[in-house]
Amino acid sequence: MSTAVPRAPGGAAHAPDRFDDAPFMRACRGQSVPHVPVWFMRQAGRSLPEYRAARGPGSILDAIHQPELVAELTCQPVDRYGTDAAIFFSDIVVPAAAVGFGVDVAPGTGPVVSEPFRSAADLERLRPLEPETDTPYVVEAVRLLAATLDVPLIGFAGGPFTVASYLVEGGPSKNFTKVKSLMLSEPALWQALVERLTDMALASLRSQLDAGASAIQVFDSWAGILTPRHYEELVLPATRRLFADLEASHPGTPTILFGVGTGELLPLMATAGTSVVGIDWRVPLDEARRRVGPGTAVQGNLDPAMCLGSWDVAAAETREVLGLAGTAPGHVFNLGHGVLPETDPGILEEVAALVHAEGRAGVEPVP
Ligand code: 1CP
Repeated sequence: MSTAVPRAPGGAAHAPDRFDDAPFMRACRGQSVPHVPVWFMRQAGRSLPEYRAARGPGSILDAIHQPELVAELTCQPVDRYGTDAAIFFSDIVVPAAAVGFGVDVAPGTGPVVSEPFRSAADLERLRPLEPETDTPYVVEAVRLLAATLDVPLIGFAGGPFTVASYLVEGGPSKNFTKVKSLMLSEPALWQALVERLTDMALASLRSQLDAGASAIQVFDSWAGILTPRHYEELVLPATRRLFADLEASHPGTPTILFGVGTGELLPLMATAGTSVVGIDWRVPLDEARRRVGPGTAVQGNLDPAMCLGSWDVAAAETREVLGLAGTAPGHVFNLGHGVLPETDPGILEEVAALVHAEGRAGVEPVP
């Protein structure tokens, strides 16, 4: 057997990841697993008392400048819930903020932009991200985590539509009218914006992988607001380039593409070049598997609201998801969107244990 380290087309060496055989990594690749892996989007923060105790006041953009704090906040949910992966504590607007676009994250609201993106002149405020100098605190925190975690670390970036939506709308939006109008009425400007955001996401993801992250997730959370045709023409090409360029520099790295309300986009998302497509709670997982097709794993998709009431409800709904996931390999259990702030952490702890005990997707039968 050859022991040569495989080389990517770009010449980068692909060092075997020490978590290559972890259940999360195997499920992402559609391989058999000892148990179905589980993690929860937005598992850090909000609902955890230990988060509120450690976090301190101020914007999350201040908190993430402190690598020890970031490492602690990232580890808290892994320790409490026994999840099979950690998600890096950061935010999707960090690269845009780091190059000086003028983004803040207002506690309780989310990203807010003082001068929203309106014209070609605004492209100048989106210079290329240089992770070692623009976000050295990200690189340092990932290094710290890679040295201490017992489970794979998921690095992440925002998808091109979702980050663009904050920059163009100026903050969280309901109908996304400004960004939709820009996409359709100024296609050349949209193209330039999306390419820049894709380059920034790529630079950020590569720096997280180089510092020791084992997998990545692209949160194109709000892409489901688009028609399939608009998604295919105006967002998917850049998303494909993102995954192709990542595969070239970091071959074999598990990748996840996620958005909310993407039922009609799932067959398109499955062509983006990602190993896993994240599914929200609206599409039953057996149907989602059909839409995504063979060769792509799925992640999801318990409705986060099912964790707000009694354990009986959460347990029954978790079993429902596990049943719909079936026995074929390629299922990473997660919520259909982020943990809701009012969630009792005890329920999530029990959900994780139930998934480990009863999940069957890709689990080898005991002889
Ligand atoms: O465990 C974790 O997942 C924490 C790390 C994390 C991640 C993965 C944070 C911390 N943000 C994100 C991604 C993120 N940020 C997404 C994609 C996930 C999703 O769809 O929920 C999005 C859309 C954002 C943008 C954002 N940042 C929002 C949503 C605003 C809206 O449009 O509704 C919010 C509220 C934030 C702030 C934020 N990000 C993270 C935290 C802990 C917070 C709250 C911080 C605070 O209020 O101080």
